[in-house]
Amino acid sequence: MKQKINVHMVTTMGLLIALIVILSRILGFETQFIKISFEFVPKIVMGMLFGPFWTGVGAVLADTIGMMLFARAAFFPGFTLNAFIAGGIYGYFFYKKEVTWKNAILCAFFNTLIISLILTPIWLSIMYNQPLTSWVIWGPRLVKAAVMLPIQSIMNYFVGRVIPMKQLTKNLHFSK
Ligand code: FOL
Repeated sequence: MKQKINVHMVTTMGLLIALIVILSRILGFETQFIKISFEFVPKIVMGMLFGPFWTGVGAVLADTIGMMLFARAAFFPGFTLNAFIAGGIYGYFFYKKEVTWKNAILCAFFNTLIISLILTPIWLSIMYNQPLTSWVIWGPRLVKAAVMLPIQSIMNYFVGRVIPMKQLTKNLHFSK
């Protein structure tokens, strides 16, 4: 059935975008070369409720709004593309799918691989004019990946499991 946008969806989206902004810009840890935060938690919920495309759009809005409100560096559009792709990954693994360990782990794995280990090193290398092999890019990044991949997988699974999907989709009026 074709989804019709209604006011509940828009307000839910707005709340989740606000949570991403707060988690990534206020409660997140950031240096010039690394960013660690729990902004992926609202992205799980967004992915479950709205699917890949709209989660990508929501994450892009969160990135641009977050940069407008709390810019600590110059705006770089590569990170906006990251947001779209990461949102797409959450939507792909969690939209209308049962939350399983396999999906939770694969989702965390593809996010780490595509965003943190492929795209971000390219953006940082362009932004700070560093060679792509630079240790300042890879050192903290590899440590972060090793620490966050298991944490993210576990949280994907448990957050995915506790979200009362039936209840929420009923209130959002897009149950099939
Ligand atoms: N431009 C935009 N559009 N959004 C931003 O958040 C942004 N942030 C910075 C500069 N321009 C921006 C500040 N610098 C990482 C590290 C420093 C940094 C931006 C990103 C970083 O390492 N990020 C994550 C993955 C990227 C993501 O989640 O979007 C990482 O790999 O740890």
